[in-house]
Amino acid sequence: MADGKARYAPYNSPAGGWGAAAATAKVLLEQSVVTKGSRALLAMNQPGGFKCPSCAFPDADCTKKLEFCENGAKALAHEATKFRVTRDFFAQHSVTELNEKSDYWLEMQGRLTEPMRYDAASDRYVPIAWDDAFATIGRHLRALDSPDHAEFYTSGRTPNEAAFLYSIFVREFGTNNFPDCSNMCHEPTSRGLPPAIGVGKGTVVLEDFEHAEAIFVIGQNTGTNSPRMMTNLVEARKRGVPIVAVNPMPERALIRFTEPQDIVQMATFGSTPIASEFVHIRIGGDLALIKGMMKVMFEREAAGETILDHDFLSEHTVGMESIRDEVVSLDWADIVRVSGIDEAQIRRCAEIYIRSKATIICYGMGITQHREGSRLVRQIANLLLLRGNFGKPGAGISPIRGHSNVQGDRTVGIDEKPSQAYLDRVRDVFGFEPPRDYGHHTVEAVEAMHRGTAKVFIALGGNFVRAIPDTERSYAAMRKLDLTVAITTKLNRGHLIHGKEALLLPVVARSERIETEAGEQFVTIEDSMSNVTASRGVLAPASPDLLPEVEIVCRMAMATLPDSKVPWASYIADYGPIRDKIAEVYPSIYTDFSKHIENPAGFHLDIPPRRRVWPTPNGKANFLPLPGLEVNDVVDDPAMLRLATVRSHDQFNTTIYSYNDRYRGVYNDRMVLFMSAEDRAARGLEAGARIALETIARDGITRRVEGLTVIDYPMSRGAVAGYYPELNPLLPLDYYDEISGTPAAKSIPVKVIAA
Ligand SMILES: Nc1nc2c(c(=O)[nH]1)N[C@H]1C(S)=C(S)[C@@H](COP(=O)(O)OP(=O)(O)OC[C@H]3O[C@@H](n4cnc5c(=O)[nH]c(N)nc54)[C@H](O)[C@@H]3O)O[C@H]1N2
Ligand SMILES: Nc1nc2c(c(=O)[nH]1)N[C@H]1C(S)=C(S)[C@@H](COP(=O)(O)OP(=O)(O)OC[C@H]3O[C@@H](n4cnc5c(=O)[nH]c(N)nc54)[C@H](O)[C@@H]3O)O[C@H]1N2
Ligand SMILES: [Mo]
Repeated sequence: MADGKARYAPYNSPAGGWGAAAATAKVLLEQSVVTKGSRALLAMNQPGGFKCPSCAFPDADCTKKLEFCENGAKALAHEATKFRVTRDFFAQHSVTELNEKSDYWLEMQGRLTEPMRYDAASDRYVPIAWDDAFATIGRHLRALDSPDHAEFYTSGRTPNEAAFLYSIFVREFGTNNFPDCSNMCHEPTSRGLPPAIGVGKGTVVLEDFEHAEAIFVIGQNTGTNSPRMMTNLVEARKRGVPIVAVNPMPERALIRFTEPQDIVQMATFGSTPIASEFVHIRIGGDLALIKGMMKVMFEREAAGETILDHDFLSEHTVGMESIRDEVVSLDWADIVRVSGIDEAQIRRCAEIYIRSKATIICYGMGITQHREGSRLVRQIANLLLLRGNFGKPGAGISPIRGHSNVQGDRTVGIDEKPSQAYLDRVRDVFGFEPPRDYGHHTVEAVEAMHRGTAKVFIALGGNFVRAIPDTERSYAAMRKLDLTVAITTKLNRGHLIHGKEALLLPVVARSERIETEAGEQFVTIEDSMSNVTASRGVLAPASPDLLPEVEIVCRMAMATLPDSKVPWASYIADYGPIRDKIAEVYPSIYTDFSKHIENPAGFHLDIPPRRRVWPTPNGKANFLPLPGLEVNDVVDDPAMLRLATVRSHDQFNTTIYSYNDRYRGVYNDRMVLFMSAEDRAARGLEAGARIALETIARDGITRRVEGLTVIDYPMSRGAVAGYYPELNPLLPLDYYDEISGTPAAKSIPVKVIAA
């Protein structure tokens, strides 16, 4: 629980500004790293320095600008923290005791310092030598009846070099079981877009924001989760570019923002209005909005105006007609009901889109985490295709990714559904035959644990048990495993909900120097806009007993695969040859990797749709359908509310920095439920009422979270929101998008149970 008294007070100031500056100072102080942290901040996203460990938004021309980002500073301060978790700490606290502590408390204990193994007799973690830890992993993996009985998780902070070697190790071992954080995140982008435009990535680069004539930000809380993007939005607004924000929550930074970079604004307490059009959408109403906009376009086209880009459509696309026929047949009354947006505002949105000769559509978890996440992403592509908004300056689709290298990890092989062509390259480059069947994504991995077929779970980063749905049942699933391995920086719940045997393997973090026998090494990451850059830590490692992630992967492989075809030992000291192998496996995008990475600004991986080249089977951009207006199952229960599980301003995924959520006016509490006063009153509840929430599920299992305080908040009707991961117990494991496997964490059907 939080120390202070819970307090709720609407926040009416602009986001950013002095509040952000103060929050940065506060977190450096809390972690006792004012001098060290401030110095490290100067090297973050600078040539010769390291990449911010927080989000995946690219940094602007890093040679010119010292960017300020409150949440980047928090991520760094928590990584650079003065606090340490030592063997004495574990001697003092049993795992049962630690499990009584909050996620916040666990995080605040600091950095792990040496490898540990779980000792069942004393219910404690005790020290283990690195060699013995690797031998334990090798012994378990070699003893499995099938390589498919192990699950190899990756979280997106892992750099390219470690992720690439991990993907090779696991494939040589013999499985494609690669559950990863992307499976819960932008997988609908990675799986939804390739059949449409040929790539599962965004087509926009940072410079496009300077040429855009309209920007849509759909289902993404920019000021909190990709604060550096606020600079681009502010600049666009100052040029008079309309910005349309679509969200069931009027997120503060999307309404008004003060640039901490802007000295005049800071000094005068000035700010910039961001959204020229705020679209207060119902949860899951985005499909109806998009179709409403298309309907306006098709109707005006039919009335004789030229709205569509006909040359582009005929030269580059297939399938527009069937989309048009469906859209024009839709009723405005249904569109308005499902979106919650009146026809006049949908027409204004369409008008903004039609007037703009170059439009960018950005989107986040508010789009992907629905039952039809993948096909919804395709509708965004459809909307863009209609006006040729691909392959020209200032236009394109821009998924805003989460973890700093989540996109890169996929590019270099963390993929449970690898293509046959890629597997052929792996075979040719490394000389072993990789497995050809698809492996498990995150949900399938948990299902395998439930069945008892999964025996070993290895996590390269992350906090799997807190990130996945159905907390209670997922904990039970994890506890059935024979061995769990966490390759990690800081203590988290995933270390305490473990298998019969368990290992904690602490690593050198992003901001820290990697020194090997061959000297100082750097790693590389790929941001949300496909720029690959080098990252060189500047701080001394938190402890002398940490190992770099690359070495851990190599030594797991050596302990598991004595007859390996891969020269694992040779990759431990020098990371250059790893990049040469990446270049061999991905010759079309990573040509001359080692040479290009010397450029301080990095380099851009080719995205063919930027050249109007479509790597789809038919060589065209395809309009792909999602009939109707619903992106989630319709629940026939008048008590039903749609719950979005979201991030506060003071957390990074499962890492809780504090119990405050400044921009939403919540202090010292995370057990809150944001609800409109109308929906509250309709349920006969007082503001501030204590309630429980229960999932309306199909499987007869009761999923309930107690002790939530209802806060009056300008939510769209029928929509409620609360925090991830506290509300994950409400998300059924089988409630996901079929195409991507992504849990529908933004649209859980729930009802209020008065306390
Ligand atoms: N500081 C910080 N930065 C982060 C993270 C973090 O936790 N903290 N996490 C990182 C990761 S891994 C990711 S994936 C990203 C996540 O960044 P975001 O994509 O911003 O994720 P969320 O906070 O989960 O919620 C997104 C928004 O979707 C809105 N929303 C909910 N339902 C709907 C809907 O049906 N339609 C629409 N249009 N909107 C909806 C919510 O109100 C919220 O504003 O951020 C990354 N960056
Ligand atoms: N209900 C609900 N569930 C969700 C979401 C949601 O919006 N709602 N969002 C989903 C999304 S978008 C995502 S991406 C996932 C996130 O799932 P994960 O990526 O698994 O979770 P994180 O909280 O980012 O992981 C934090 C842990 O990573 C470790 N770590 C940090 N830095 C490093 C490093 O440099 N190296 C290594 N090896 N380890 C490190 C630390 O131990 C830290 O505790 O959660 C998903 N779950
Ligand atoms: Mo994410």
